[in-house]
Amino acid sequence: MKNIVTPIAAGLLTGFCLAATIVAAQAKATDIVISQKGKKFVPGTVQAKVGDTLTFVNEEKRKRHNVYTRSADFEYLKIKKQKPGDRDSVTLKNAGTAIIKCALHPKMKLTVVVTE
Ligand SMILES: [Cu+2]
Repeated sequence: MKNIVTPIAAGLLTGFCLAATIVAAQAKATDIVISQKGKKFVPGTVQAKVGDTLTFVNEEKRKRHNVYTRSADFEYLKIKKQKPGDRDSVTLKNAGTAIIKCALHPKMKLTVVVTE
C-alpha cells in the first residue's frame, strides 16, 4: 500500500505547487497603459516584465495610429489600426528591448524594456 500512496501524494504536492506558481505569476502581471496623444506615445519609455500587458489607447480627436516594431523577437507587438477611442492590448512574451513605432507618424516612438 505504501508503494502506491507515496507516488499519489508526490503527484498531488507537485500539482499544488504548480497551481500556486501560476497564481503568483498571474497576480504579478501589470497592465501598462500607453496613451497615443498629440502624435506621441505617452510615456515614451516603459519598464515591464514578461507577462505584463501593454494597453494602447488612442486619445486623439481625429488621428488614427497603429503599432509595430522591427525589434528582434517582438514581431507580435502589432496593432493594425486604431481609431480615436480604440483600446487594444498585447501581452509581453519575452525579455529584451522593443522599439515600438507608428507607421502613420514616423516620429512616434516608444521604448519598452522587458525583463524576466
Ligand atoms: Cu500614429
